[in-house]
Amino acid sequence: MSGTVAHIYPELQVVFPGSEAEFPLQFGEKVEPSIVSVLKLARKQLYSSAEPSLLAQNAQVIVDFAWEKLNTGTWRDVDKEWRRVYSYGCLFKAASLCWGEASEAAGQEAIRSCDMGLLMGAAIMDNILQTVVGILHGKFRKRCPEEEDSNEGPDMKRLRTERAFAPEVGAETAVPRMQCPSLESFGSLFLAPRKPVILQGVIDHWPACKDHRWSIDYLRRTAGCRTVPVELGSRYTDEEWSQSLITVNEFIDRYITGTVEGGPVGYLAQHQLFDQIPELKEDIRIPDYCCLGEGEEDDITINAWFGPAGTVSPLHQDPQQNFLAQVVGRKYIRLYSPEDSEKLYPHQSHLLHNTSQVDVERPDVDRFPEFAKAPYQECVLEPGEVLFIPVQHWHYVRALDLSFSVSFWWS
Ligand SMILES: O=C(O)CCC(=O)C(=O)O
Repeated sequence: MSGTVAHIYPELQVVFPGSEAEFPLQFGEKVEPSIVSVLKLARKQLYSSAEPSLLAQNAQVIVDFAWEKLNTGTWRDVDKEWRRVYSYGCLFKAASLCWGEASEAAGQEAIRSCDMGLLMGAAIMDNILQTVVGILHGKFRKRCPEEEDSNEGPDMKRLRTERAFAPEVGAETAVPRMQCPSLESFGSLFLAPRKPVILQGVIDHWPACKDHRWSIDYLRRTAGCRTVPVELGSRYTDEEWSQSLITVNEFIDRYITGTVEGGPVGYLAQHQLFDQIPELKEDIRIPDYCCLGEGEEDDITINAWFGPAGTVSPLHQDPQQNFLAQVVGRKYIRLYSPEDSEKLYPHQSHLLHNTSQVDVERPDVDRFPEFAKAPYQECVLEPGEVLFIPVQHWHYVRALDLSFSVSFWWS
């Protein structure tokens, strides 16, 4: 398979501007002239019949130089111009890899380069990286090496039997359920008084729940070769918690199908997934109830939460209303009102002030004596259900099965 080649370059050329003169390269003064010269040289090489290895070399210089800038100081302070430079480097690199007859490995590396640009860079040339990665993915998708090796038989058998312990939910603490309430009812009964509710029957029409039913196999096919950020570690409050950039296939192999009890935990929890992989965004719909908010639809943040049974999001609160839609598997969720924040012992540090120090299902009663006095609601969120988490409501989440949820943060 590694010897397979694809003549993909002509398809990429169609999306590049027709000539070198039309290819934009404008940067603010923060970007040193020496790197602008390398960018111009790379552009020239893109349009000449020069050796692709020269373009590859210059692309790597640009990528490495911009990477240094991206990793100096805090992310917030990184100048956007350097993120644009990085995107150009990734674009040139992808082009050099696809020159002539592109091998399977080169195709995969080109996809990774585009993804790195999409994740760490800033949009350039009408988001050309998104277009390029779409073309590359269409060509190389069926030949993702991990995908070919993947055999859902034994994996799925093990996954199906792996169901974590679900706490019993009593009638007095249960979050109420409602079948498709009208906008008015939802607004007056739950949104205005800020009361949690589980909505049923509102995502049944999503392709993710029907024709494009999300499964390991579907995710491998749709996004397997794509590089995405994942969280590693049981929970983000742990010391050893970290983040990594790996392909969806690697994530599935290591943390979903390869998970052994008590083994390493990985969580694909991020807000960029649906922008990065539009095919997955087409499988979901923004709930109609979001129109009751004051914000625009474009302001809604859509997050993906994909991980094995046992993934935990510690008790925390967010500054927006939330619809947490459960597409695959079940989740145990505990909710506390913001009025009881003091009994929840938020961390002192600015970074974690919205996160409780208490391990909800195994609280240290000596350190956190007030915690037991805080009233709560709870539920086991089933596939096809949507939990409304009112703004600032504290929520603790543990996946009971292999799980894929989508949350919508809206105001
Ligand atoms: O599902 C999870 O693990 C966490 C969800 C969450 O915290 C959110 O949507 O804000």
